[in-house]
Amino acid sequence: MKIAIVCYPTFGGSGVVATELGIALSKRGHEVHFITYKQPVRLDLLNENIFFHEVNVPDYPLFHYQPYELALSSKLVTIIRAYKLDVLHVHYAIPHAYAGFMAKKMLRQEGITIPMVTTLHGTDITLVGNHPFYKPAVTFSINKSDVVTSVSSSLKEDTLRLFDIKKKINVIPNFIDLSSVSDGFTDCQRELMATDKERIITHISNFREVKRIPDVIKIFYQVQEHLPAKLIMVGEGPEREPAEKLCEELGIANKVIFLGNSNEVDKILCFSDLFLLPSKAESFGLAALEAMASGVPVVSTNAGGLSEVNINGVSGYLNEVGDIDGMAANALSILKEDSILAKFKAQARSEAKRFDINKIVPMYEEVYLKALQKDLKNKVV
Ligand code: GMT
Repeated sequence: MKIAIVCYPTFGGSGVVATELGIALSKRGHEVHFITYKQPVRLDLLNENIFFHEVNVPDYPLFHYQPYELALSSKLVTIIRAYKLDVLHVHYAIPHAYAGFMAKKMLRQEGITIPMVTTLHGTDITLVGNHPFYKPAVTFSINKSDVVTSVSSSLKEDTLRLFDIKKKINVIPNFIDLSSVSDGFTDCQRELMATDKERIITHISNFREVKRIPDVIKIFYQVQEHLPAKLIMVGEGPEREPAEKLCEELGIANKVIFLGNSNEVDKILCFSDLFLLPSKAESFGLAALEAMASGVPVVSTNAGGLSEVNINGVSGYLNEVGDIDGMAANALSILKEDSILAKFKAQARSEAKRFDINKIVPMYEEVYLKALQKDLKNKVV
């Protein structure tokens, strides 16, 4: 198939999933066209089946806000027409599903039809999309999609509860390429980060409020009172600066390393002993899955879809949002003994296998076929 993928090109989970999906599809022989405003961070263009088309929005002084949806829908029309693409797959409803619908409409005028698959990722539903400013447009564009998918059952339920959705929602979880992730027990230059006696705790996110970054620091504060430990904070976002300040106030700045955004997440996870994800909302928790795949147990909240990924007492533990003491106690129970830690590491890795890329990507292929069949029916009608 010839597939157009629209996504955010940044370090955010939806962009990562879209990029990894496109790469996997290209390896399975499909022609994949990424259409977005910048080359996606995890995308290597040196692949014969991968194309990248940049959406440019020229600055015009009359516009207070530059009209990205307009530029995106125009670009979609041009690319779908020129490359005769079969399926349009938009990741993150806002504004991609809206722009996709407009592109479909414009193409239809020329006699070209293309089905649109919309994948809901999380904040497009639970946080941003639910705002009254956007809600009518988001509801409309989800209902106008040919096929809708969501990354967890929890997100599907949230979508049906918060919006008036007439479409069936197919759950296709986030996935991981286990073959490209180390087992967590190999030589990965651990000594650069900590001494042999120290445990390494890691957090990776976009440092937004929803991630409850102060909770990460406070959990770590309690842990390091009981055993030698380092905290590695990976990512960038508005909560980073206040987090650095909090570490200074608590007197633990020398034990916390802020690394910024990284393309080497697997290397960092390789030497990690525990992953913290105390989010207020998390539709799936791709970062938790990436940790588990590297054999890193996860202590997280039970928000959203996290309980579908992190299995309480097996791959780690789940606590209520804001339960800092509970998460610290659970972290300590995993970290206190080598044998317990080794058991959780193995179990985390094993649970990650449920989301093996080889099981999940064919689910998207099936959805594309379903969308194409629907499109064919429309043509006949
Ligand atoms: O975590 C974020 O805020 C980024 C966001 C995104 O859309 O880029 O991530 C969402 O999509 C990921 C991929 O499907 C999910 O694994 C994350 O759980 C989800 N984030 C939230 O729901 C907060």
